[in-house]
Amino acid sequence: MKSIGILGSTGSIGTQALEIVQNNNNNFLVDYLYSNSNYKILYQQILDFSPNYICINDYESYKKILELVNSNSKINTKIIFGVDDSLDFIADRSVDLVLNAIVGIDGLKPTMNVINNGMNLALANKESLVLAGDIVTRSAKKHQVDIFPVDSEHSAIWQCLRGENEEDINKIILTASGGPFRKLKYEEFHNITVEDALNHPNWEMGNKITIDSATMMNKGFEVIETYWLFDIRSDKIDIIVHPQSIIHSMVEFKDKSIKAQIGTPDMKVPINYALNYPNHTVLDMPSLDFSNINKLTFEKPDLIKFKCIDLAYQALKSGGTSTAVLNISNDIAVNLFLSKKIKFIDIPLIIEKAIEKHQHKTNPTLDDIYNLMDWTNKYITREVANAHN
Ligand code: MN3
Repeated sequence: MKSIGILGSTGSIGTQALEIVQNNNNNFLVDYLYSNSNYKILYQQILDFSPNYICINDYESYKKILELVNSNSKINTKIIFGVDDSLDFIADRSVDLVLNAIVGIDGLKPTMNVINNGMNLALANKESLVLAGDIVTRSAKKHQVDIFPVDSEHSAIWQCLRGENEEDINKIILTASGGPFRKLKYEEFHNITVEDALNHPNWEMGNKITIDSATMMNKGFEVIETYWLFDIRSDKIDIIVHPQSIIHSMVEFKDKSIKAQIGTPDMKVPINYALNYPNHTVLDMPSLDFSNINKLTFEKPDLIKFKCIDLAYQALKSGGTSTAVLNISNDIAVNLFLSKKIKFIDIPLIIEKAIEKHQHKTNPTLDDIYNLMDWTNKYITREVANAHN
C-alpha cells in the first residue's frame, strides 16, 4: 500500500488521479486531500476515499463541509482549515507520495513544503519549476526527494530516458499540439476573442491553461520545466508542432537514435505512471489503433505568431528572476485577457515589458520571488491603466 496526499484534489488532474486510485484501491491509501474551495466534490471524495485529513482554504466552503461531515457519523476524516494551517500540515505529514495538482503560482509553497518534509513529489504544477526551478531542484537534492513529472511531455521524456545515460543525450524534442491558432494568419491575431481561444482541439483543460496553450506559453513553460527536471541546456531543447498529439515527446541521443513515447492523448496515462512508477500498471482504456491514424505531421513553431515561446527561451537564458516574472506576468495578462481588458496579442507584449523592467536577480530567494508577485501586479496594473488613458 502506498499512502498518498493529493493537493488540488478537486481539479482536473486531481479527480483523474482519484479515479485511478479508485480502480486500484488495493494499492493506495489516501491520507489527505487538499482543495481550495470545491466542498461538494471534496465531500464526495471523503465518502469515496475516507481520507484521514482534508484541507480546505475558503471559509464559506469550510463551514459547509464541516456541517456535512458533522452530520454523518460514519466519517472519521479530520478537517484542516485555512492556507497557513494546511501548509503547516503538509510540511509535517508523512506519506509515500504527494501529488501536487494545484493550478498556477499557488502551487509553489506546497511544493516547497512537501520537498522540505522529505516526501517524494509527483509534480503536475509546472509553475513551481518556472517560478523557482533552481530552489526547488536544489532543495529536492538536499532532502533526497524524487520529483516525478506528471505533465504528459515530461512523462514521455522520463519514460524515454529510463535506462539511458544522461551524457548520451543529444537533444530533447518537446511536441506541441500548436493550439487553436496554428493555422490562423498572423494578421488575424488581433481579432482573437476569448471564446476563440478557449476552444482547444486535443486536450480538455481549465481556462487558464487553455489560453496558455493558445499563446503557446504553455510550451514555453514546458521548456523551462524540461530544463530543471532533466538538467539539460536550453539550446538542446527543441519544440516541434505535432497537431495529432500522438507522440508526447522524444529524446535524440548522440548517435541520432531517437526514442519517442506514443499513445492516445489522455492525461490518465502520465498520472498513472507517476503514481505507480516504476511500473506501468493496468489502465482501463482502449489501445491506440494505428490503422485509424492516417498520418502524423510535424512543423516548426511560428515564433512570430507565438512570441511567448521566444520569451520563455530568453527568460531561461537570462536565468534568475526572469522566468519567475515570465510566469507571474503571464498569469496577470491571461486574467486581463479573460476579463476582456486586453487583447490576445497584448499578452506577450505585457510579459516582455515586465521582464525588461523588473529588477533582475541572479540567485533569488523565495522571498524575492514573492516580492516580485507584488511588483509585477502593480507594474502591469499601472501600465494597462495608462494605456487606457
Ligand atoms: Mn503538457
